[in-house]
Amino acid sequence: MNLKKSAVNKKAGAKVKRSISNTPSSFILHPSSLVAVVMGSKSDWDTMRSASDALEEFGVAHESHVMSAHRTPKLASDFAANAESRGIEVIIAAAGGAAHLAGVLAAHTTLPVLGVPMKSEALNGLDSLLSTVQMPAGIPVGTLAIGKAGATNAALFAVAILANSRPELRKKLRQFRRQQEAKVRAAKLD
Ligand code: RP5
Repeated sequence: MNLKKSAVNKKAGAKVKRSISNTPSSFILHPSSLVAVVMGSKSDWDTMRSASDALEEFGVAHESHVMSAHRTPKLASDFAANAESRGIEVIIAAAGGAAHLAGVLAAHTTLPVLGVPMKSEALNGLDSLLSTVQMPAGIPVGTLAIGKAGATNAALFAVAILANSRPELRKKLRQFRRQQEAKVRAAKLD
């Protein structure tokens, strides 16, 4: 991605924030984030960095946190319950194995929650995929592909949601699609 950068934030012209933290108090420090990237473990960051990078490319203010549905259940539920009042519009949640982070966050908010299944050691991410995608009716989690492709697409999906009410973001999304197409059309095989 190689987009012309300009901040997409609640306050026009405000500096785009990219915040990375795993401390419980961190989320009160970033009042302008539109997207929260949440992951169950620091070990997920290598994958989820792709989501943060893509949001950065689009100039979307966001924050990244480690919190777990089973290791820090109160932190996770409090975070989700407070996200909307903090101005967050989309939550991206990544977890591996049978961890249910995305579903738990979705249970505590009506904001759109996009789940990214992490590639696990035991089952290559099939466990993560099923535990994220198979939400019973009533509490939806929009589930993306396993691993880095899913992380990037979750960010692009978040951008598409935000673009519904932000014409400048829609313009960038169209520009990105055009660049993608141009690259494929220009591809030359040795
Ligand atoms: C999940 O367990 C995390 O999302 C991670 O993908 C997986 C393994 O976590 P660690 O044991 O590496 O901390 O909760």
